[in-house]
Amino acid sequence: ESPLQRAAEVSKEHPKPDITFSYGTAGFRMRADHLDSVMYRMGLLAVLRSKAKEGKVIGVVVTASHNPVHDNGVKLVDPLGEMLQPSWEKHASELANAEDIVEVLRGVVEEHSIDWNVPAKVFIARDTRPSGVEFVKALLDGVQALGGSGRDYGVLSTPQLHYMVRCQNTEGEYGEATEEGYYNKISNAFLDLRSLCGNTGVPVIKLDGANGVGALKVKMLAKQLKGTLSLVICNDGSSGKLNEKCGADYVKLYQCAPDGMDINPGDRCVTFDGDADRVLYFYYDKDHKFHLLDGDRIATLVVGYLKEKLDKTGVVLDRGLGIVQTAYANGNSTSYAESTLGVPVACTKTGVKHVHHKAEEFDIGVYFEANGHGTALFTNDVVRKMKAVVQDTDTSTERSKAAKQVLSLIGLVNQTVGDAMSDMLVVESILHEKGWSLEDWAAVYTDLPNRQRKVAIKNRNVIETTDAERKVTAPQGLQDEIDKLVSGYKNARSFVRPSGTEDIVRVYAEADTREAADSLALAVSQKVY
Ligand code: 16G
Ligand code: ZN
Repeated sequence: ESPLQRAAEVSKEHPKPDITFSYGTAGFRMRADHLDSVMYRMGLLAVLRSKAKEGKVIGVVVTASHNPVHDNGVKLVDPLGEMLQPSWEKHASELANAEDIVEVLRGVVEEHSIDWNVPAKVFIARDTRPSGVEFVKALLDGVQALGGSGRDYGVLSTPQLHYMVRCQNTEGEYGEATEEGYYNKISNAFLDLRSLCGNTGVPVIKLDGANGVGALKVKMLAKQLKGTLSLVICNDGSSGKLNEKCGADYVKLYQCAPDGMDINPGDRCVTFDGDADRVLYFYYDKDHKFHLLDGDRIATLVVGYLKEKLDKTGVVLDRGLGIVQTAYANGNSTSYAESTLGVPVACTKTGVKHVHHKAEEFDIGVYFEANGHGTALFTNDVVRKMKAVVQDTDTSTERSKAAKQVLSLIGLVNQTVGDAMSDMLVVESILHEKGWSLEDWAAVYTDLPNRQRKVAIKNRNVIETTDAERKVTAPQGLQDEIDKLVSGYKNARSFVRPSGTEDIVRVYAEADTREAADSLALAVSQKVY
């Protein structure tokens, strides 16, 4: 029996429902009831991908992130912990929809000249959704049907699984491919930064864990922080439902605090999303006004810090330091980064794969989506130059210290993908060194009021965009209408784009006042149909 015949045989235990699947921005995602066959088939595809990559480990994450608990999803992770290469997304969709999987599998094998003798390895993890348990079994069925070997990590945050894949494929250079290895790596880097900084005090953080995996994992991380942070973990899954009126997506969308938290003015609050790859900060001021510190603000904090340290080391980078944003970035964050920090800002389409690749063009590329997903990428050149400074400079100098701080920060960052736990520790390190409260941080620049709306139309794909989704090219005339509306407001900007994850069109507007942003968003929505 050939592997392909065996795959077809086992496939009968995972019948495909009459549904059209599509590998979207974040993999397959929908009601969990429909996903069993997709899981099995992604197990098959992960094996082929691993073989096509000379036997490197491929990751599979079972999660629907910030979606409700009855949803689930699956995405593949490439060898360095990045998102699956786009040309393989097509294979994923074809395989998920195939009536005859042998035909599709054979096509992939031929197209990539896959050698059946190359051993395949697949790392699997899931979030806390109950449906994930069966899905991991279906995935393993797929992996085994094609003779691959699967390693089930059980429950992990999405970025933890990305980390495992990278560690394994770089032979431990990036860290140890275990959960313990993950906590050791980031807690050691954090403690190094704490001791280099020398400031005292133990900040108290109130954390919204979205009733998800982040709450579980951050408790394990906290044990290794040696009392340098005090974490009060709310929405830890013990009573509330995953992502229900909580989590980073909820907080961003409704611009209010989550349920399940007891918050006093000035409290330092943090929220994760359901699979812990997004993080946001927020607080109430003494007038009980809500303030959100979003991904744009985290990016400017990190970039400002790195720029200051770079200047101290005197290191010059050929491709420099840059920031990557999407159309959703607040206009004032962009002008702050460009004018005040003097750092170049690039803009790409929404979605981690787009921002991530753009960030790779810099020696230090910091990207964050406004929603709190982001990280920083460093080339080997940066590491090499910083190590040289440490080696050649008197340890007692500011120059040496700055280089050590950059190196520790690099150790703290999860460079594979945005990581709520690691990003939180990055923010905490910088705030601690600066001695800033959240109010101090918020005072750096003021966000332009903004509003997002969803519009349901018959076919969202009639809307086509260009210029990193900031301009509409179809339907004809729509962009002119938007321009006309925008010109009626001060400091205003608006764009529309079809969602890559939901069957809707998203409308974004910002302007000088809350009322103006709201009314512009509404007016633009009415032009979309
Ligand atoms: C996905 C993306 C996220 C993006 C969001 C936009 C990844 C891992 N996640 O969640 O980066 O902001 O989609 O969704 O790429 P939308 O297309 O529905 O607006
Ligand atoms: Zn997420």
